[in-house]
Amino acid sequence: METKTATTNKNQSATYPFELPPLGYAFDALAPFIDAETMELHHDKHHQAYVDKLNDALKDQEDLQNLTIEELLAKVDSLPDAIKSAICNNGGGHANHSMFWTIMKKNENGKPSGALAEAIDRDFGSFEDFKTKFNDAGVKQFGSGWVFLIANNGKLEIKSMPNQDTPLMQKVTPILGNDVWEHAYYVTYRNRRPEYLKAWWNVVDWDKVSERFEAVQ
Ligand code: MN3
Repeated sequence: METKTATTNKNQSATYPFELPPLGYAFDALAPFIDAETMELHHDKHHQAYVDKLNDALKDQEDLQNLTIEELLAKVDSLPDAIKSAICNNGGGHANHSMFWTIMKKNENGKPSGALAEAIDRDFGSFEDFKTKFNDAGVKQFGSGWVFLIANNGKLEIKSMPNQDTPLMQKVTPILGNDVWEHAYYVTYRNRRPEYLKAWWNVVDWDKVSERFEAVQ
């Protein structure tokens, strides 16, 4: 199976391991909570840029090109200095956004159910308390970053991280995460991040989040 070697011009070294995943729904599917302009820019421009820069950082790294994004991020500490920050920022950006699109859907006052709901009640007191603590972590994240829900030895925890850092860098798969970069909310909410954080609960796809929760049990 040497087709690739035979047809690849080494000087161009044109291997692009990562691709922008399709959004999977219309840009206006989450409106009015997240507006269509934000979704189009966020997916087609911001996420695409992370993918392009990630591929660019990997273009001369043949030993890294066959890794999944999870495998790549899990070894970020041992990567060469020349590409480490590019992989952190853009690999993290690719992983975070790839998750983000799939855990959103207008939920009409939906809430978690089943084992996930029980775990949230057990570890945060109630769903309302969980949302309050999560929103608070989002407000307090200085500058750009994300807030995640993770399981740590079976216990649910809220973890905020700067820039495009992700729990995947510690080999932990996030159960859900919200993007608190200004590009995620500025068109509708301007500088009012707390308002965006509160509104975002209207677009969490709890069935998808439950699937992610079950997968890390
Ligand atoms: Mn973003």
